[in-house]
Amino acid sequence: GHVFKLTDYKPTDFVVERIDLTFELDPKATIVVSRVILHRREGVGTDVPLVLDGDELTLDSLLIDGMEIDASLYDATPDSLTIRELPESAPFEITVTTTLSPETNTKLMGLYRTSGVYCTQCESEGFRRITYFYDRPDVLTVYTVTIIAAKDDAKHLLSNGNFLGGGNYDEGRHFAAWFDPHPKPAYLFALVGGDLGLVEDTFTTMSGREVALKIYVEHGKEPRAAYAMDALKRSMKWDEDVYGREYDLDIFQIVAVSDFNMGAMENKGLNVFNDKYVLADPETAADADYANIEAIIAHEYFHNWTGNRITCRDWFQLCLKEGLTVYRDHAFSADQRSAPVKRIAEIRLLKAHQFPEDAGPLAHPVRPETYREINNFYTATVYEKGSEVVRMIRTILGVEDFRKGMDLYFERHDGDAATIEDFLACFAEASGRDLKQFALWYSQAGTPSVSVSSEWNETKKTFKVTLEQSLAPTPGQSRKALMHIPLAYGLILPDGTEFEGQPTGGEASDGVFHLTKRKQTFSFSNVPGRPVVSINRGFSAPVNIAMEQSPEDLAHISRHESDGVARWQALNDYATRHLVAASRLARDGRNLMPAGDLADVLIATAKDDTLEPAFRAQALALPAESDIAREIGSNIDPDAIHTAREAVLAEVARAGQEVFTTLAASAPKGAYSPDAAAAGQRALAGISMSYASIAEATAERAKAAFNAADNMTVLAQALQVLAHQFPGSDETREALETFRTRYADNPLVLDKWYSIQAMAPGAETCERVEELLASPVFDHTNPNRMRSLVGAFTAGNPTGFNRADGAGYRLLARQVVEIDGRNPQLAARLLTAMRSWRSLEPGRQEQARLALLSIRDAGKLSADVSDIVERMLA
Ligand code: HT7
Ligand code: ZN
Repeated sequence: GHVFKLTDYKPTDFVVERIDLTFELDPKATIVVSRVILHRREGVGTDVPLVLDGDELTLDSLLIDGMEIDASLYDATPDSLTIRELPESAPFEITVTTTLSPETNTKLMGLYRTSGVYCTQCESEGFRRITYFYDRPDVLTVYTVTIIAAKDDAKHLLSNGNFLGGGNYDEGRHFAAWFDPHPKPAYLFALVGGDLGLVEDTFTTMSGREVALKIYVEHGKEPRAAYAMDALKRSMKWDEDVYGREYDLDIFQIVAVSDFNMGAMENKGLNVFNDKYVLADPETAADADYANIEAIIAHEYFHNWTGNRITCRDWFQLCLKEGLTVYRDHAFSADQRSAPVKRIAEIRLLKAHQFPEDAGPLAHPVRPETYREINNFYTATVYEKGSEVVRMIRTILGVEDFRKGMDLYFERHDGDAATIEDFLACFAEASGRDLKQFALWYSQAGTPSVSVSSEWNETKKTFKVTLEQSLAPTPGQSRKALMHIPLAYGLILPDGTEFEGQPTGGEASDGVFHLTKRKQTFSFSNVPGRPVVSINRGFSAPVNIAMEQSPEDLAHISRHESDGVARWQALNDYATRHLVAASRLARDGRNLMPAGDLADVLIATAKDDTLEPAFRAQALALPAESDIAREIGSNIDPDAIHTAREAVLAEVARAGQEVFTTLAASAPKGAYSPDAAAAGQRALAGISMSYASIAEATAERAKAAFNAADNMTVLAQALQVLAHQFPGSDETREALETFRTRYADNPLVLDKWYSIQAMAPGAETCERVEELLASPVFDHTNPNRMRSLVGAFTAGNPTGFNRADGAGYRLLARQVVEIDGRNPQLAARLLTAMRSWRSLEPGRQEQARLALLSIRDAGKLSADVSDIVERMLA
């Protein structure tokens, strides 16, 4: 396939002035009439034709200025429309008619139907599946949209912008017209038609304008949209308070649909959501679901400024809107909840998803320089590392200059299709700092490593910290330049206080070392006693730290760190180190190491009620098997890791049985509230219940919790302990059956039932997943179902998926090929679960390779899947 290159950017030959779209909705034959006014860009020769994008389109008719033209003057193929001999400079109008079949559009891109609702998904290249157009983000224009439908087929007819008017036609048909005054690229276009339930509210903006807020859901589900509405109002207020950004239309609409390839989509004034991220009530949603809804509602809303008002010049700049908007939604959630607990969750996620991506065959820069299929670049690197890069800009500039830079960006680029260079220039100007070296974070792939060593001189009372950076080669980048790495640090003195003196040897300000050379030594003098370094506090830079730190020093940090995140980091490093050593021993079939010290620290943290419960829950959650595997890095045996981790869990559980038994009963009583404090208490009680059950070695406690649960958080926690710790027990069988029958009519809740089973450790789970896939009630076409079963198994079950005989890999390979025929985007995404296959031990590596080859040789593959499989095998 074609390789797109960042350096090939060129503006279009023609400029679009406006577009008028008319849709006559029909499940099998929707008629789309697109009238576009264009003119030739100055300096473009008259011999240059107009070439528009299409994808699986057929042209019904073409008019120029209302007249038919000779067939020799244009060529229409499924993926392009070329028109020759157009006016030299005067504007002209083209009228393009296409017919679509939303019902049979299984790719969920363009116009499709889900549960009887017409909806569109245009990012990144879905608009070209609707009509021939310049489907690229640097072509901005104003849209007028008229939708016509049978009233009983589509009662609500929605599009972007403000409502112009509507009315009835004969034969039970009606129409609605919308106008969006804000010029936008085609990927932000949206249309929805259907008979939906509606939840309404209003928001008064900072300048006093009243905005109508509407959330559309399936009939009967209206009460489950209340939390999403509340999150929306808080998001609107937050963007005003923190960035001075006001909403800019009379109406803001959200539609929840059940078939959706991603989480949600920020179409101008008409967000479309995966219903999983809208619907919640205590009986059907767990605490984590509420937190996700809050974050995603905020994320899509924040795109109104970072993404929509200022969009991307081309798809290489995707992180310009995504990294920045993730950064903004993180800050929002931190303000709404506990900031340190939120940051800990972010660090966990970054390490679990982005670090492995950066260390494997799919590694790419935050701003990629080439792609074959842009859909494969909606990645943890673009989103999460992209957000970390923005966070580093704030760390380097300080809060005030960062805000000045953002203000300048909004002011200077409103209405633009911008680039990363534009963005960085605003911060450089606002702060007077040179960000040239820093910009490498956008162009160099891979996670930098920083090795840290220190030297204490007792007689001179000096302390030296030496930092050295390195960055391993990644696909297509064999040589790397030195980066600017901002490392927040603290020097913790023997008495637990912090040393405040400034070092020499390099730039260091406000507790941040600026590592800009390969190796730098920062020297402190007049230090009263040997300090312990706490480095990369709060994860100020997304790097791997290599430092020989004794368990005593780590314990010193975890006791005295003033910063909660750094405290957790020390604890987590300590636990990781222990688990890695234990896994290595298990791999060699040797005796397991006693976890005495680690158990003591964890138990002390568990019962320290000066700490917030959510923090204690995070501390008690040992590094996952995948975290241990990543740390080991090569020749991985997932079974040995599992054995070692289970042994440590059991030892901690037995040592702290009393504490865990008490805490297991500490969940808040009374009516459920999704707030962060209550969720934190439930998290601590839940993990304590799990430890207590392990210590008791019976399923009774978890089964009792399951029976008594009056909310989904506790119910799902209990079911997970049963299924993962006591597989095959009568209690587990009973609970699984109860859950299945109770929620048989609620697909989003059943997704939890699938995931919990798919993540049950052990080789047998593979057969269970096959069995569930074969069930006649399992809907293979719904992305949420597939992710909850196949995605949970492949990404969340290291021992089951990496079964030594390769059955897990073969299961995934078969599913990928099957799904690829319907929904390439989903297939490609599921396949990325194999991205770390080369770090496995040789036997599993060979099985994984064979499975990848079976996909490659399966015949007709989509561009999405063949791109991934080829990069993984390269
Ligand atoms: N900007 C949105 C991306 C998205 C998407 C991309 C490809 C295919 C389907 C999609 N649905 C949504 C989501 C976001 O980051 O806000
Ligand atoms: Zn986004």
